[in-house]
Amino acid sequence: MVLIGDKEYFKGIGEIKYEGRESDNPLAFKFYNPEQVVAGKTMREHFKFAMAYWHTLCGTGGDPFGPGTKAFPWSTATDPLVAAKEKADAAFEFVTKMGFDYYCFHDFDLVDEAGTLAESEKRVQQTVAYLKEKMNASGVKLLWGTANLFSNPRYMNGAASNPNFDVVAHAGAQVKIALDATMELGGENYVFWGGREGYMSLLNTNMKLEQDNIGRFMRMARDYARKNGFKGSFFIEPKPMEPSKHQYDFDSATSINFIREQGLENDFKLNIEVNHATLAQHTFQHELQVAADAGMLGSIDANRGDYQNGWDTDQFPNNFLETAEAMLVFLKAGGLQGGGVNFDAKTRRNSTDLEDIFLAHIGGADTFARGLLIADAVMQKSPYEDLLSKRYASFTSGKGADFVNNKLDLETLAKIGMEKGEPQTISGKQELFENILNQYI
Ligand code: XLS
Ligand code: NI
Ligand code: NI
Repeated sequence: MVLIGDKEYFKGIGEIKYEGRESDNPLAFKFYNPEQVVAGKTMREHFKFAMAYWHTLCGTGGDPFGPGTKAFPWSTATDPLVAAKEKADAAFEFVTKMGFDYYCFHDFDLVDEAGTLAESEKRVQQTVAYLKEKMNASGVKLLWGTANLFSNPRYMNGAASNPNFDVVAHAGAQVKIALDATMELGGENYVFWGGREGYMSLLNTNMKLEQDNIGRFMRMARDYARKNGFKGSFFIEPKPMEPSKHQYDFDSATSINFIREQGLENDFKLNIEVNHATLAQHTFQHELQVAADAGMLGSIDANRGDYQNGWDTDQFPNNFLETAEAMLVFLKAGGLQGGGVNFDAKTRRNSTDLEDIFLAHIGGADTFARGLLIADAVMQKSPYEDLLSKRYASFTSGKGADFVNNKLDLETLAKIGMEKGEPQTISGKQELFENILNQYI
């Protein structure tokens, strides 16, 4: 159901429907067919697509070389609460027209931060009350909430990792407000992205204390939320750098170690972002695999980087070959644990039509859908799974099975090695695996 406030912001655009790949309608899905069942679930259930409030409604395209270029017709009012309502109207009009079920926000995406924490809290609460009405009327849900602990200059030296306790406490107040908002709206998860939780120079940094403080901070947030009935997951969103020179949540492996070291493993999982993976010199699928293997594949921030540029360009996904590889990991892991696919992506600075926001999300959803269809076909119809298990067949019986079952010691292993002599040369067949993937596109 399309829900339009007093004012329609995206005029001339109706509900986006699936029309299939033969359709030439740019405002239709070619591959994302929400009700189509793939590997036992509808695409809608697999993905739980979400709109990111910050990019879609707040990001007018400013960059270090120039101001914003996009004249958004919402949040033009000078009263911050009126502006917040306009933004919420635009948000729900967009999400419902896209046929998505979810959105995500930072506290101060919803409404501008005020001069004091108390005033900010009031503003967030009032905006949350309005959002609640819109959610009830539309059925749209909150995938996750988070606090912006990186934009305000007070956080220039970090938030939970700040060397000044007063800043840590301020961040604590903000997280409490954001958690309250998330819980009030029935948010399914809560995210920590460590914007400036890292360092610019190791020379002035006590790394151990900073990391332990982040751990303490997260345990407090968890305990508070659990005490107040929050049943969802907490996610850490790894990123290696930007804005900090080095961020503590560098990549999946680093973040998983942190989660375990800090005793957070029962409550925390990961939110993997494509462009953050590539900034860490990994592929997206690598990051998903590491998270899945630890039982911590929670959620996805969908976007893409640029192969020629080394920063977080947050472009909409459009490479279905890469997405197909990622969807193989996704399907084999049994999907996401509690999370969904949030489009943490923005239209380019020179894409200034409101329609462009729709085109971008349509392309992103289609890229994931197409990737899923390819991955499912590879799993169902091709010899891929077979080839993969054959590659490891030596561990399923005999001494290999004893090894896997921890029944061998080094002496026995060495004896087997001596007896067997030089092992056979066995091809890794990489090109065959690659060809199979291509064949199902
Ligand atoms: C920035 C992050 C951010 C988080 C939410 O690079 O992706 O947008 O997803 O704080
Ligand atoms: Ni990002
Ligand atoms: Ni993100």
